[in-house]
Amino acid sequence: LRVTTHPTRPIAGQKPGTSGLRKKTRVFMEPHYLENFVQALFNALHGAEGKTFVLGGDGRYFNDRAAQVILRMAAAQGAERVIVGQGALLSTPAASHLIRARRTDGGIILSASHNPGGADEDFGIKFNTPNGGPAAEAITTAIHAETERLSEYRILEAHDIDLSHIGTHDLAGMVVEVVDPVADYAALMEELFDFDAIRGLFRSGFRMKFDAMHAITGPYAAHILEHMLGAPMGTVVNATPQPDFGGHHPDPNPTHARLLYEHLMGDHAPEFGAASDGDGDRNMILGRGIYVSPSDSLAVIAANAHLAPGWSGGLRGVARSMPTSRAVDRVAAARGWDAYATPTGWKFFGSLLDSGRVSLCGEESFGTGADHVREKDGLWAVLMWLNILAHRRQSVAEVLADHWREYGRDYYSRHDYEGVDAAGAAALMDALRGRLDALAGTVAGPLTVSGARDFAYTDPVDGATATGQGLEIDFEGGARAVLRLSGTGTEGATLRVYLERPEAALDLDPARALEPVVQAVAALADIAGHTGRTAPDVVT
Ligand code: VG1
Ligand code: CO
Repeated sequence: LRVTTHPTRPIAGQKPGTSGLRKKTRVFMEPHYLENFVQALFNALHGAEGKTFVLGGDGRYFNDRAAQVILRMAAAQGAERVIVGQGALLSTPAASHLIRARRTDGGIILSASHNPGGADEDFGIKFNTPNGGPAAEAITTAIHAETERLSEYRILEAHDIDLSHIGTHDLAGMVVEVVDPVADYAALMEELFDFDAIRGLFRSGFRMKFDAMHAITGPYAAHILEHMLGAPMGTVVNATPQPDFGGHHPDPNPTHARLLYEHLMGDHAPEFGAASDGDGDRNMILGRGIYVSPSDSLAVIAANAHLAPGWSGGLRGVARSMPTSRAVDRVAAARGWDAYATPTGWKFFGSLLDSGRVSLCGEESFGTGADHVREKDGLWAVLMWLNILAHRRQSVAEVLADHWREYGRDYYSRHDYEGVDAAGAAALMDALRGRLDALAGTVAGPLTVSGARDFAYTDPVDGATATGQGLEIDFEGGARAVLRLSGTGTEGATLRVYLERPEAALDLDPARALEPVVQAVAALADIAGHTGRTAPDVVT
């Protein structure tokens, strides 16, 4: 077997976004595209010699090919070992766990998460550091800088490794260890949660539906829910991961998991419903007749996490991304915990978790997780809810009602305008940013602005700074709006408008409760004028 050094040239645009590098799959399949990025990654790590990495992905189209290329490149750099999930599969949280549990030098995750998969859809690659978490900005910036100056990449000339069976292979001196993608993760979940109580819940006749959306959580959810916890067979639907996610958008929200949503709102609804995304780090929680907004889910988990053995000693602190509602802050204030607000993206939680400042983190984008790994974790959130329901012996609706009575309620919604013209979206943001400082006191529709800022963040642990993380506008009376552009899309721009309003009345229709905030944003941002859109594409 021979290592070849291929001359190459920098390829523009290999800049990781909110969560790794995401592009159209065909872009990744262009000559040298993947190889350049992987070499830049190894260069940014000052080489791979003697190192051990984890490798796996969500099974989307090109996952298998990319995994073989990465193995050959790792071997060519002299890596000692790569631990690969069988079939080159690993959910993002399971990869995070393996990276930590095996004390590796990091891991490479192949996924574009909730983006659709297929030859004409999206692909992605992400590097996680030895703590198991997404590489911090300093590292992604270094990788991008390497992509702009590299002139060659090294790869081993070799046949494909058979990744379909558990076992080890030798690849020119590098060990390729193929592991069961589910086993270690399932064992971790069994340590963290009261499986006996959850088994008892299912034995008592409690029923749920879990929609794996033809994506990576199928095998994990089937094993844990149906085999370990005794949920009836058929509890997990769409359980076989497919390269194109069955032609769907593996995004667990009421729009893309519509059938599950309607099932839970219907006459024959089970007590509980949940879904996860392409790579298994997101979750949507539903009860019979009720949708739990992700921000509320985070707050409920914060208030009840002590019911799970993994957090029986209580939480140290909590963190949310800035656009996430402040519902979790209320719980933190009541319990005397520190509460942090970070920029969007899980990478900003890493230092807070590593330093022990927080035990629980969450984002409004259906992301919840804790200090057991360094990624958000979809199935973990589902098991946490089951643990809570098993101990409280209440319905989801009752848990939420009790929570709001105790802590108050923040009505919350996110409006996404997808695939809009990038120049128009940038112009909208620029215009609003330019007026931010003068906005206080401005009457905007039915509301009055009390303050506004371009969100910037200084990491309290390592001092790293991030600027331009979203335009945050506060209104008199406590309502808030945030506008930012997505950093995970592959086409045009996606404008996200986050709306929040605390309100004493607990049973309003969220859309009605938020109408004044929608009108205020319309008065301030001229979304229709800049984007030509009069209504959002997705409302969560
Ligand atoms: C989105 C979400 C963000 C999340 C990110 C990655 O980013 O808003 O909260 O961390 O996706 O999630 P953006 O930049 O498009 O708003 V995943 O499950 O796609 O890895
Ligand atoms: Co994801």
